[in-house]
Parts: sequence; structure tokens; C-alpha cells
Amino acid sequence: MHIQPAIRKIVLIELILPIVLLIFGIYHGLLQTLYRAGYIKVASMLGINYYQGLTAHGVINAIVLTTFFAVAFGHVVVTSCLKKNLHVGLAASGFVLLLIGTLLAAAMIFTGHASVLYTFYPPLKAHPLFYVGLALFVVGSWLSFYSWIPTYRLWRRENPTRKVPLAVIGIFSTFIVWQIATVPVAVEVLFMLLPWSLGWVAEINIVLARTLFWFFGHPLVYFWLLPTYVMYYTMLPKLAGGKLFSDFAGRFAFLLFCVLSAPLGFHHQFSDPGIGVNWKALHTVLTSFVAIPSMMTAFTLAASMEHGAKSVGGTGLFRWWGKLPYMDAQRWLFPYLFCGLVIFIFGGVTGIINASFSMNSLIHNTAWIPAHFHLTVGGPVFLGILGMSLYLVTGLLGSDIRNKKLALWVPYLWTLGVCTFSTGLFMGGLKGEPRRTNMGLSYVNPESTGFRSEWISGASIGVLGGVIMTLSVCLFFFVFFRMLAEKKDLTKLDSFALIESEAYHDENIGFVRNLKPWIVAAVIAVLCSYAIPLYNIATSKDIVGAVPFAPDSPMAQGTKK
Ligand code: HAS
Repeated sequence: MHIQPAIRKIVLIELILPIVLLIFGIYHGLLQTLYRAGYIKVASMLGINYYQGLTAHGVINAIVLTTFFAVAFGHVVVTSCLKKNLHVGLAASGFVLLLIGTLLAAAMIFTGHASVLYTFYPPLKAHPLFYVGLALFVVGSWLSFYSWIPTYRLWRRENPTRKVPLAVIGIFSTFIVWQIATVPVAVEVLFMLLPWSLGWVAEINIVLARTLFWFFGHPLVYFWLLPTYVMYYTMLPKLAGGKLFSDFAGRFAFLLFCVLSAPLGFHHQFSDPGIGVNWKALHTVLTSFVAIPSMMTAFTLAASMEHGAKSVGGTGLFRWWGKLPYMDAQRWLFPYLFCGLVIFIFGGVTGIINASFSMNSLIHNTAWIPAHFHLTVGGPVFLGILGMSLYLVTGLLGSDIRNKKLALWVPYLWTLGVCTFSTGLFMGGLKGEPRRTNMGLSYVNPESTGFRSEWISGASIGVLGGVIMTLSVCLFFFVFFRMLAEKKDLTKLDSFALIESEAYHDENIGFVRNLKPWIVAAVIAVLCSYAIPLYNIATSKDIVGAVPFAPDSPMAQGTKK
């Protein structure tokens, strides 16, 4: 593989460090399920209380792991597909800022100064250093992205007529989505939360802060998803023994995400006051559009896998499914991607339910929501990150996976665990079980505040799923850390390559050749859907001031003054 030595080192740290942090992330996830079901009391969570543990779980798994991975994966994709060097200065400064940002935020969370959950919007308030950490983290991710731009432009100049490799279009789309998403959250953090936390201003416009957060928060989920889509489009077909059914479909899907990811964050705020109902309706319609590239992906990938299975003798309308390499140890990456797809069918369907204005009022802020997102970010995204981290670290170190059969079992066990877990949470959610609410002793303990007996069965199923998920990740840690301990042979690096599928239909269609028109369309879409409501919220006379929690209230618990 063509990769500069400095970039190789940065990528290795960016992949290994979050996997180590994941030990804490997963541990706090397990504690959450045990707590909900009444198996542990909040005070016994090793000195970490409910909101603190939930913050650690969300920030490590959903922000730190995903961003480090996207940056590291992008470095490898750009450098290896374009066969050109990256700007080391930018990549290295990006890495340093990501690291400092992570350490600051982690220090604040673990010392109890930032129990604000991964959404960190007011009235929950963190220590100023938490917000400084977040800001550095975001700038670090920007610099890392900018290290690819000179490489891309040079390649473009040298190859004016060639198509940009699909993986590069995919990873650039990921970071265009991220760039658009992080501007509003940077404004929220720098101009609202930080001054408020420093005591420079006494009040904060809560609706504005939440709106800026969800302006970031929805495209964030596609920032998580798109690196996995890069694997699906460019690697899965070859792993299945076939070709990508349509190169155009892949490009079109990525570019559609650039335009459609951001202008629809109000679907997280259907219940919020202060936002006009017409704007909510517009965002509802746009949300149904954002499912289109995923629907296209479902059909394109099914056709690609069918091509693979039929080239090794698969037949019929459905019998060819039996010919896919589910248990082929040489193609151990296949089940990480395939299982993610299967999980995503349920994650996607429940997303569409959430997006319906009327059905949303049934499930908003209930356990249904974490059930949905464990089938999306905890399904395809998480399995893609685990599989690809193992693949890249092994290749970049010149190491070996001692027992590939064990590696194969991780995604199957995870699928069983996460589907069981989400089933329990869906059941609880439909019966009104709230999400991320400290109920006192637990959710189902008769002595706790707001106890409801009908939540017991869902919470217990959730524990079963949580335990299976934990076992699956422990198995992954075993395979991963054992691989790290194997003898390294750097001469293997020359023969190590990213998996790249050929296209069955290699269309050459003009309007998906350039990124620029899609970026312009994305900015216009964002302006049309956000400019007026943001102006209205920012200038409203009925600014909702921060309502400080009583120091002894459960919500204030864990946030040291
Ligand atoms: Fe979501 C809330 C709507 C996708 C993550 N979402 C969340 C939250 C998170 C999250 C983290 O409209 C909670 C935020 C919080 O903390 O409050 N979501 C959607 C919609 C989609 C969607 C319409 N979400 C995602 C993805 C995520 C993610 C992706 C992470 C990566 N979501 C919502 C809404 C809310 C929400 C509301 C707010 C709810 C509330 O009230 O708070 C769509 O993008 C989904 C489209 C997907 C599909 C599925 C395509 C299927 C594929 C698999 C094909 C399989 C094959 C294999 C080929 C249409 C690609 C076949 C194999 C066989 C064996 C058959």
C-alpha cells in the first residue's frame, strides 16, 4: 500500500486509541442496561453516577470512536486510491487537536464536571473545559479533512478526464456533510455554551441552542454512516465474490447525502415549542427524501451480492442467498458488513416511523429512540468500524489475525445481541418508558420514582441483549489485542491493499462527476430550510432562559458546581 510513514503512524494511533477507549464506552453501556432493569443501584456504579456514565457511553462510542475512525479511514482511502501523499502538517495538527480535545472532554466527564449527555444542550451545563475540548476536537477533524484537499486537487489536475475513485467520492461526501454540520454546533459551543458556562452571560436561548444542536445532530448520523457506505459500495461486492451492480448508483447516493443530510433537523424537535409548524412539516417531507439514497443502496447492494452468489453457482430468486461467504475465514470481513446491512433494515424502518409527525409523538423521548439508534449507529456503523479497524491495523502493522474463525463470530453475536436489546427497548418505549431519565433506584424497582410494572419485561430483554453485545465486543477485544501482540513483518505492507470492487455497470454520467454543484445545492437547501426559522428563534422576544435545576434534583446529580 502506498502510505507515507508519518501518516501510517497517525492512522494507527487514530484507530487503536478509540478501540482502547471503547472498553470504557462498552462498560458504561452494560451498566445502563443493568441499572434500568434494577440489577444494580445507581450509587454502586463504581463511583460513576447515572448521567455521568451515560455521558461517557455516548461521547466515547458516538463521537470519539466514530470521528477518529472516519479521519483514519479517510487518510487511508485518499492516499491509497489516489496513490498520492497527504499534507502531513495538516494531518498531524488535526490529530494533535483531536487528541487534546478528547483528553479534555474525558477528564471533565470522568471527574463529574460534564454530565451533560452526548447532546450537551442546555439547561444542562458543563465545565468550560468540556466545551473547549469539543471545539478543539471539531477543529482537529477539519484540519484532518483539509489534509486531503491538496492531494485531491493535484490528482484532478493530472487526471482531468478520469473518474474520481468511488471510495474517494464517498469519503469526501462524508466530510462535506461533516463540514456543513459542524458550523452550527461550533456557533452553539463558542458563542452560547462557553460564555454561559464561564458565567459571562446569565441566560441562554434554549430553543436556539437545541436548534443549532440538531442542525448538527442529524447530519452527524450520516457522518457516522457514510464511511460504512464506502465499505458497502467498494468492498462488499468483491467480498461477496461479485461486482458492484452500478457505479452510478453509488456516486449518486453519496452526492444526495451531501444535499439531503442537513436541512431536516426539526424532526428531532417535533415536540419543541417556538418552531413554526410549517417548518416542521417541511423538515418532515425532507426527512422522507433522505431515506431515498439508503433505499437505493439496499437495492444496489442486494443486486451486487446476487451477482457474487450467482457467479459461484447460486440460483433462483432467493436460493442464491445460501451461496454468500457467511463463514469463510479468509473473507472474515464479509459478515461485519453483511450483518450491519441486516440490522439496518430494522434501523431504517424505525427511522421512517420516527419521521412521521404523528407517530413521533408516541415514541419521542421514550426507550424506542435508543432502540432505533442502536440498530443504526450501533449496527452497520459499529460493525463497519470494528471490521475495518481490525483489517487496517492488521495490514498497516504487518501483523496477522491468529484465529480468523473467532473474528467471524463477532458480528453474528453482535447482531443477536443488538436485535434482542432493541426489541426490549422498543417494547418499553411503546409502553411509555422514558429514555435517559434517572428514575431514582432504577426503572423497574417498585421503590423507584415513577415505577411501572409493564416495563419489567422489556428491561429484562434489554439486559439479555446487553450481555450478548458485551460478550461480542469482549471477543472482538480478544482478537484485536491478540493481533496487536503478534510478530510484525513490515515487508507485508507492500502487498497490503484496500479491497476494491469492480463495477458491473460502469456508467459515465456527467452530473455525478463533480462535487462542486452538489456543495452549492447543499448550501442552498440549508439556507432555505433554516435561515428564516433560525432568525425567528434568535430574535424572538420570548427567549427561554436557562432554568437551573435544584441542586438535589436527579437531573442536577453528578454535575459538580
Ligand atoms: Fe435516526 C433519532 C429518523 C437513520 C441515528 N437517529 C435518531 C437518534 C440517533 C439516530 C442517534 O425522524 C437519536 C438522537 C437523540 O439522541 O435524540 N433516522 C431517521 C430516518 C433515517 C434514520 C428517517 N438514524 C439513522 C441513521 C443513524 C441514526 C443511519 C445513525 C447512523 N432518527 C429519525 C428521527 C429521529 C431519529 C425522526 C428523532 C426521533 C425523536 O423523536 O427523537 C433514515 O436515514 C433511514 C433510511 C434507511 C433505510 C434502510 C435501508 C436498508 C439498507 C439495508 C439493506 C439490506 C440488505 C441485506 C441489502 C430506508 C441499506 C438484505 C439481507 C437479507 C438477509 C434480507
